[in-house]
This record gives sequence, structure tokens and C-alpha cells, in this order.
Amino acid sequence: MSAKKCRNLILILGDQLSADISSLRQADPEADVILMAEVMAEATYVPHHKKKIVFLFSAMRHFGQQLRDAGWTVEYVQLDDTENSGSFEGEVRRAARRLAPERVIVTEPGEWRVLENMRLWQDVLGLPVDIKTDGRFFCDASTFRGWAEGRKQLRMENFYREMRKSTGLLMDGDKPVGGKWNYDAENRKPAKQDLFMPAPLQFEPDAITQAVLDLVENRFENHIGQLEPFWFAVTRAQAEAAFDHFLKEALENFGTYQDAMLRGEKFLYHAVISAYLNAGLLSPKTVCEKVEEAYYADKCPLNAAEGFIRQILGWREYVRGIYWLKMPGYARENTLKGKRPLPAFYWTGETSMNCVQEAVGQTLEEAYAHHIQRLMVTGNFALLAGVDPVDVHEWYLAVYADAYEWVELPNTLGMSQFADGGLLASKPYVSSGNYINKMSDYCENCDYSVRKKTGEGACPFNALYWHFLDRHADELGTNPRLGQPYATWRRMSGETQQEYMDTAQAFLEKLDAGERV
Ligand code: FAD
Ligand code: DLZ
Ligand code: SF4
Repeated sequence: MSAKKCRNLILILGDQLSADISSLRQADPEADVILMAEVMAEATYVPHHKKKIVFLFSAMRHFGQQLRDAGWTVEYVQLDDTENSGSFEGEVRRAARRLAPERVIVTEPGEWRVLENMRLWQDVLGLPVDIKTDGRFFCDASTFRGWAEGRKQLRMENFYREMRKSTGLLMDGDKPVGGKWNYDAENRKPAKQDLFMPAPLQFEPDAITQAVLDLVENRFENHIGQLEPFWFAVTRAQAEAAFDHFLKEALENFGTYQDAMLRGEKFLYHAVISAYLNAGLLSPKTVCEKVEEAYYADKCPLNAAEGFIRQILGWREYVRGIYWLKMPGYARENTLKGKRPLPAFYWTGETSMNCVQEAVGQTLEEAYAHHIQRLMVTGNFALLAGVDPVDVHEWYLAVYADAYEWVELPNTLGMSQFADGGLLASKPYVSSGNYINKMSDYCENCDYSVRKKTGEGACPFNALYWHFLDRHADELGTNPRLGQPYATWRRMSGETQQEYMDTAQAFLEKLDAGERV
């Protein structure tokens, strides 16, 4: 390592791989030094999927090289470097000793735990530490706080409309293009196996990625997930090519089949770009503008363009706003008091429930599942079974290549597990087997029968659904969006209700005993 003195020491984290990141804005390649570090603390604070670690380390190494090529001095610490202290703080301390900078500059991290630690650095390192706002989002944390303040109820849809107005995306003056803000009603079609399915663009590992694959195989052998084939983009140019491929091949049908699930079809018409967006390889602004452009050029219908833009301009920004508004208490919320440990099949995929097997199986293979698999299969099951939301949260944070707490926690704890009591979602996302059967072909191939409601061989989602509603009648019975299911429950005979309760109870006992379900 060089012993060059520097003015500013600029730390770039693994999910800050953007050349326009705020920490570099006023930096000077002649006077400042960039620090990037692969550290064990980040690689193990949850047992990340092997592919996620490969993706991030390889993308970091490529980004470090690009910065060097652009004239920056980059101190890049690899995981196996002998002096590597294993943490961000340790690496900043070591670099500060070597380089004696006047100050440390860093863009705010995406996780509370890291920010909390960073705020101590000024004192522990005896150096000014300048933590800059992350400008890669449409709405920063303080603007969101301003929007949220004084509102009786926070809803994504209202926030999204404000964001459409402030960005002008899909706006016709002060009106939404097409006359409606939201075309979700057109986006609920199930898919069929005979549809043409575009695959995401895949990339051969180069020498840098190959070295990281070897490292991860040796150092993270106990982590979950399949390492190969590894095909993710690891540079901005590749990520942009992958996104352009989506625009050309899949965007047109993105909206229509957004909620569909099909056996063996891991990606359908999804963009598969969240890992790239969240690591900084793609810009949310650019992708939204490109989709808007595709709509104006007649390359996709409005339900696709609006649906896609809503996911990024609406949901992605909204969950980030909620995260920074509500942390650190948010992570501890457990309104429905789930306390069951996460079943082992979440880590192995070994279950007779075909829908769960498909969703977990592809997660272990690809570090990817699409939104409805996460929400209505694995999330739905965990909520129906009363799993501890902390366990559920740690699983989602570990297994997906796109998972960072700012985006994963509100989605898991809020949207999926209703642990925040309805702050994020106006009703719990629970369903019986019916919904999964309607939106997928999973049930055709399942050991359980979706049509059987109770007793041996009945789809577990069926009885668990009523068990869930019954056991949470105090908390949820007055929720207007659940009026219909509660009315149906009350209309059932005592005998039918008891059959549901007995079936659910027998299933939960098997689950608790660690038997195959
Ligand atoms: P597409 O379906 O093609 O959507 C395009 C983009 O919209 C995504 O890349 C993503 O950036 C954005 N987006 C869509 N839905 C959401 C959402 N609800 N919140 C935030 N952004 C959204 N997304 C993550 O990026 N990281 C996570 O850790 C994460 N954890 C989740 C956990 C649960 C329980 C659930 C229900 C959802 C989670 N999501 C998470 C949201 C969503 O499932 C993924 O963003 C999406 O599946 C990524 O695949 P894609 O790029 O093909 O998305
Ligand atoms: C997720 C992750 C992993 C696995 N490893 C590193 C790493 O070694 N070095 C690094 O800079 N960042 C890593 N990250 C991403 C960080 O966890 C992320 O920057 C923080 O959680 C803040 O969002
Ligand atoms: Fe899932 Fe039930 Fe369908 Fe089986 S029958 S795939 S468990 S919803």
C-alpha cells in the first residue's frame, strides 16, 4: 500500500458504486484518496447468500479499478489481505494512520447499524468525519420526514402522486398521463407456460469475478446458496446492457404479468435489476426516464410503464423514507406477536408445499425471487404460521442479492409481516391456497390438494388462513379491508370452523416437531 499523505480520505461502501456518489462530488484526484474495503463484519452480519457476496465483491473490485483508470488513488483492501481488520471502522483507522488525512468523507450508509457506528468515528478516530446525504434517491430522508409530518395516515399512493408531480414523470401538465395515477387493476393476469419468456441478460465471469468465486468458495463455504452458475452484471456497462435488454424484451409485458408465478420460470417479465440499482450500478432516475421514453415511443403500454415507474419512484422511495423515519425502533416491532422460529425449509427448500419449494429453491439457486413469490408465498406462509418477524427479516436480508436493510426491512416487517401494525400496508398480505392457485401453476404439481380445505392432504394455506384470522380477531377484526373474510368466517358453522382449527393445529404441531410438511 502507498504511504502517500492525503487531504481527504473518502470511504466508498459496497453499495455506493456510482461515480456521481456525493462523497466524490467535490473531491480532487490529486489530493484525496479513496478507500474501499472488503470486510468480514459486513459479509457475515447475516449469513449472506454466496452469490450476493460474489456479486458485491466483484462489483467493488471492478469499480475500484475504474476509479483508478479515471485517475483516482484507490486503496482497495481485499478480504484476504493480511492486515485486514475486518470492519469499516478498523479499516478507516488503519488508512488514517497510514495517510494522516485532514478529514474522512463518506456518503451516508443504507443501514442504521452502520450509521450509528459511523457517528462515533469523529471521537474515536480524532478526525472530522463528514457524512454526506446520498443523492442517488428521488427523495431524501428529511424531505420524506417533511411529507410525513402531520399526516394521520401514511400511504404509498399519496406519496407516489407527489413524486410524480415533483419529477414530472408520466405527467401531462399537472395531470397524470392517461388520466389515471395507477393502472394496477390491469396488472393481475396469471401467465401460461406457453408464453414466450425472456431471460435476463447473463454475463460470463471474467478473471476478477473468477478470483472472487474462488475466495467465496473457500471462505464462505457455510453460507447458503449455490455459487455457480454466476451470471450477474458486475459493472455499470453490463448492468445498463441488462436493463436495455429488459426494455427491449420484457417491459411490454411487465405490468400484465407482474403478479404471475410459473413453475421453473424464475424471472418472467421482471427486470431483475434490484441488485444493480441498490449497489449503485444503475441509476433509478435513468431507468425511470428510459421507461418513460419507451412509453412515449410506443414501445410499451401505459400499464407497463406506469407500473414499473411506480415500483421505483413510489415503492422503493417510500420504503426508504419509512425506514429512516422509523428506525431504530422499527426493527423491533411485532404487533401480531409472532414467535415461532423460522422453519428449517426456508434454508433448504425441503418441503412438500410446491409453491414454497419453488420460491425457496430458486432463491437458493439465484439469490433472486420476484415480488409476488416473496410476498404471497414465503412471506404469506411465515405470517400465517406466526413466525417471529425478526427471523423472517434476517432470512430475507441474507438470501437476496438485492437485500440491504433500508429496503428489505420495511418490505418484510411492514408490508409482508404486518409487524408495524399497518403503517406500511393497510391490511396483512395473507391468502389461502386459492390466490396462489389463481396466480400460478404451482398447485398442479403439489403433494397437497389446493381444493381440499381440511384434513389430511389439504393445502396448508387453507386452514392456516382461517386460523390466522381467528387468532388475530382482536387486532384485525375491525380492519375495514378484512370485513369480507371475517364475515365469511362468522357465517361458517361451528363445526366447519373447528375442522379448520384442528387441521391448522395439527399442521403447526408437525411444523414445530421438525417433521417434513
Ligand atoms: P421488478 O419487479 O422488475 O421491479 C422493478 C424494480 O422496482 C425493482 O428492481 C425494485 O428496485 C423496485 N421495486 C419493486 N417493488 C419494490 C418494493 N416493494 N420495494 C422496493 N423496491 C421495489 N427489494 C429490494 O430491492 N431489496 C430487498 O431486500 C427486498 N426485500 C423484499 C422483501 C419482501 C418480503 C418483499 C415482499 C419484497 C422485497 N423487495 C425487496 C421488493 C421486491 O420484491 C424486489 O425489489 C423485486 O422483486 C426485485 O426484482 P426485480 O428487479 O426483477 O423487480
Ligand atoms: C453487503 C456487503 C457485504 C457482503 N460486504 C461488504 C464489504 O465487504 N464491504 C463493503 O464496503 N460493503 C459490503 N456490503 C455492503 C454493506 O453491508 C453496506 O454498504 C452497508 O450495509 C450499508 O448499506
Ligand atoms: Fe402451495 Fe397449497 Fe398450492 Fe401446494 S396446494 S402449491 S401448498 S398453495
